[in-house]
Amino acid sequence: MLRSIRQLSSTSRSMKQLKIGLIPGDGIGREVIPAGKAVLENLPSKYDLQFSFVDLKAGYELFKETGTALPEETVDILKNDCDGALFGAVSSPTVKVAGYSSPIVALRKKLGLYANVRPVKSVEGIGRPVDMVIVRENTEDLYIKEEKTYKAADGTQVAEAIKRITETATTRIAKIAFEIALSRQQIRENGLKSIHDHPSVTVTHKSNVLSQSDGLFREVCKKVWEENPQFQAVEYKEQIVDSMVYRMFREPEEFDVVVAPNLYGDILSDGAAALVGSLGVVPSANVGDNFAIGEPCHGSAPDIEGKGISNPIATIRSTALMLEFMGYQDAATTIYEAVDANLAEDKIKTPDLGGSSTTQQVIDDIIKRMK
Ligand code: GGG
Repeated sequence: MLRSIRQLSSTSRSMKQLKIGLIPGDGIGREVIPAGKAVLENLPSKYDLQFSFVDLKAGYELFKETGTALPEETVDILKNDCDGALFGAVSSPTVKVAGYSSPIVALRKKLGLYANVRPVKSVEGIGRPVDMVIVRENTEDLYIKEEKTYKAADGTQVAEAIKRITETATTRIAKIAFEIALSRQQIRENGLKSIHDHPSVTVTHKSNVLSQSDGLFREVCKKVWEENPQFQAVEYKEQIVDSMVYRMFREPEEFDVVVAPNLYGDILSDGAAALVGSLGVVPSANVGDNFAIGEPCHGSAPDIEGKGISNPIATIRSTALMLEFMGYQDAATTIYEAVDANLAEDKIKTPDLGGSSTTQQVIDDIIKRMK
């Protein structure tokens, strides 16, 4: 469980009426976002939180219908009217489509959501112990999408993409990674059982090959650690990304917080989902200084769309993660504990976890356990 990472602001903390933007996106995004809404609507009354919801559009399907993947209205409502949001999934095509650009990548940039926080945690007593948080930089690296193709002198095609790493973006992602490590340690000291006895941050890079771009990422992360006395309580570690993949599967218990540039963070966190049974249980939150969007790590999964069997747990945990970043840790804990109880009983589960239950049956079971 990851709690009390950050308070967005003192006002959001005392606010009881919260407006949440719901952006289902494509495919099973439309089946799992209702799970996030349902858990918020069914939070025990002791938390004194009242939610209202606004349905917002984005996605590749929308682009095919209207020529726009991310309407300005969606961005404006999120910026001006919402306290938080949930995003489902998007199924961008693997080939270039004129005029199309990924709406979630754009949304992260437009709202300044510079960190993608992805906790990967096993349930106590089930499988091997894993309790790590992958902090993925969200705004740059190869995801700036400055690509071009041209013909070489011999007439063959060449494609190029710019990988941009800046001191500014690396400084802020390193800071939030160390803050999360300290916050997790604080929670352990307050009694939460954990496999870690001290906080650590592992900086993941490939600076042995990309000595300038990944070299800058590594240097800046180290400088943030060295220059901030409060971060000295956190062990500083480094790992080259290919050996990081190997070690993450061999000895996942070694890793507490992992910070990575955008592409490595994307790959590592999907891979880490295999350690805890399914991509269907792994949440994330896109976080900036003033706003958070919960988002399941899984994609739009067109192969199971419409069958009613998509796993709602990643979205339900993402909803809890969004609440944590809004400052409502106790309410988030109730959701996490209900999910853990569902997983521990190992009975009502969707096919990705080896069960035969439907999405709705899992939602109903978790809501029952929240009460
Ligand atoms: N919820 C995560 C998600 O939608 N993943 C699929 C993905 O990576 N989408 C990026 C895109 O299609 O632009």
